[in-house]
Amino acid sequence: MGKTLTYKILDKHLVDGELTAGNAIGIRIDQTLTQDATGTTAFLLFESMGTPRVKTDVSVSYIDHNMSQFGPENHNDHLYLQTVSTKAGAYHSRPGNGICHQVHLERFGKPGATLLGSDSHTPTGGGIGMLAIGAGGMDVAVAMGGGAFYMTAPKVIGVKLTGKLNKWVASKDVILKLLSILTTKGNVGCVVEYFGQGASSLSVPQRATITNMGAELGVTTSVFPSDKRTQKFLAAQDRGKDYEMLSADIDAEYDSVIDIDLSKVEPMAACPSSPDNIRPISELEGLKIGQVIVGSCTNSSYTDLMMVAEVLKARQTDDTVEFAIAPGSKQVLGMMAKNEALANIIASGARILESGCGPCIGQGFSPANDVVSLRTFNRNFAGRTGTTGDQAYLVSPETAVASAIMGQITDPRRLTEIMGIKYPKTDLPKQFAIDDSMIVKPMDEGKARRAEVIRASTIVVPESPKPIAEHLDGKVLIKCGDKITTDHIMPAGAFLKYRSNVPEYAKVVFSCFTEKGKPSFADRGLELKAKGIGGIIVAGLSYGQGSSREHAALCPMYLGVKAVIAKSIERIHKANLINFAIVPIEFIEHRDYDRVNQNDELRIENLYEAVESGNMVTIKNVTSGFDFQGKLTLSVRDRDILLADGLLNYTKNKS
Ligand code: MIC
Ligand code: SF4
Repeated sequence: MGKTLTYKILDKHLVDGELTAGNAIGIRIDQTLTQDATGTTAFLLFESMGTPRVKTDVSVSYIDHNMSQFGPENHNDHLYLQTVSTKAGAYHSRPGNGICHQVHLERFGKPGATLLGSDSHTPTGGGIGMLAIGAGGMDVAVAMGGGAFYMTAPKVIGVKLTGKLNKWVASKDVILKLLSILTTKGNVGCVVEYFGQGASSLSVPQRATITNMGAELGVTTSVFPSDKRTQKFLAAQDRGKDYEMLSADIDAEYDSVIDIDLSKVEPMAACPSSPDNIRPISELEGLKIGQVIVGSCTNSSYTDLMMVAEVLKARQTDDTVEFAIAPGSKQVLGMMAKNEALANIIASGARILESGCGPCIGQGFSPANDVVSLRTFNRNFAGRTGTTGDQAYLVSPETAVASAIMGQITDPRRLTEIMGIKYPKTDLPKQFAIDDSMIVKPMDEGKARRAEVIRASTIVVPESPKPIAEHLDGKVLIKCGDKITTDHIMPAGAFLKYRSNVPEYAKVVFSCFTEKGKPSFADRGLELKAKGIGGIIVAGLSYGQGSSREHAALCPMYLGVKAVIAKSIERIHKANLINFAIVPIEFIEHRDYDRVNQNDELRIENLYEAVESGNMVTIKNVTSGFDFQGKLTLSVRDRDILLADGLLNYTKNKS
């Protein structure tokens, strides 16, 4: 039986375990990326590991999330990251150089390599044929130190693409279509692999949009073959030598196959407030909008923005709409400035935001109350725009620009009929403008030994996890429903600047659920912690969806949380819980979830022993007097990490 591309790359990188779906395996990591919002903890943990230099082929530290700089915190982080990363032998991409995933694709991504990034959209690299996986900062710190990355050998979902996209239909619509089929839950432990003649028709940036938003499916990663299109992209980035042709064997067997005929895909939107709440644009047409933005790591490539610029040539956006662009990188912005595309966009009434995450993570451009906002982003979780009760729709750049002109949601295919606008052909340039002057190179070892790391007082080394209790006497601090995202657990936006200060950031854990006049989750957690009672989080399906932010484990740990009992837990978040010695437990009978309430006192018998043996646990609901069973789905290594009081200790003990 032939091999999938996923298994070919895994096979080449396997260092531990047997490569059969469902098994725990360890793989060698060639490249890592960190961004500033997760990078400070990643580098603080890397420093505590005592490894002076990174051991990967390439490690890059990016600044792209925290660039608003209200107060000193953001700049303090920038200085820390620049000094610590280059001293450790990593590259450092300075603020203004662009969004990590876009820049990594342009300047570092390599077909067939493995990339581990402390950001859930790291799979963007799958667009160039690499196996690119998102993880918590602690896992990335271990990989920087030369340690393997542990994961479950995946099931591979093959997506066979046939046909060709019609005019005004974008690759964003393809991933939205796939989200309507697979949804955001139930895909843990899978990789999506694209193949077929339709895949060959897509450019690298189009593929990267698809693999980027594959993160919303909850899969481990997504990957495209590396072919002539990849070669063309790499050559245009002056990196032809990084090209390698890669694809699945012709007789590769997938665990399941989904067929998508690109010529049948139509413009789509993810409606509020989940990336899988998909409807065709034709059903939403006419809905009044007040805001449109083209940007984020999903859709801010040169070709995306050139298309927008062409459509806007000598045209104004509707005066009821605030329209903005945030080009994905300095390369994109610089090229558009030179070829006058930027002038067209400025003349249309657009606001030009800097090359970074910005509004995608609630850093500005929040919509007014009750205003519909159209975004080319990948997430529209409630409140992520920075506005409570927001109405954010995720769309393609084509739909965004058409709607910005019309002041209402508009099927871009109708622009030709309404305004005579022809679909602009936006090919890859033969040569991108290469300027790596904002990428600081790793220091040589001699210089590094003498170099100082700048660490201001706003950067606080996180507290270490405490040992697992023999029996856990705890209390349910919160009971939440299905699809709780890490944005619910740890809001970003205005609080993002506290990422390097856990005691400060922990104050807003679950703040979206705090009722007016009632004590916050943080207050209740700290009160229990002081009494030596363990905090417990109870949740429904797919707990911890979304981002890789390990603060969603680290801050609850700081507040005394010892266990999460949920119907199911998402991959990255589960690993983060384990890394910080919070025990992830799943309900065996989902109906038991209904019998547990907030403030119930729970006793988890023989917790330590259960972690040791990987057995089930009996949980006594002391408040309402009944017992139920929970299961611990843990690999041997997961158990060892929990028993060593977290991954940092485990790594130190091993070295
Ligand atoms: C996101 O898109 O939610 C983020 C912000 O990029 C996160 C990382 C973070 O929280 O710092 C992610 O996707 O992992
Ligand atoms: Fe940045 Fe948004 Fe991409 Fe996250 S999803 S990396 S916040 S642009």
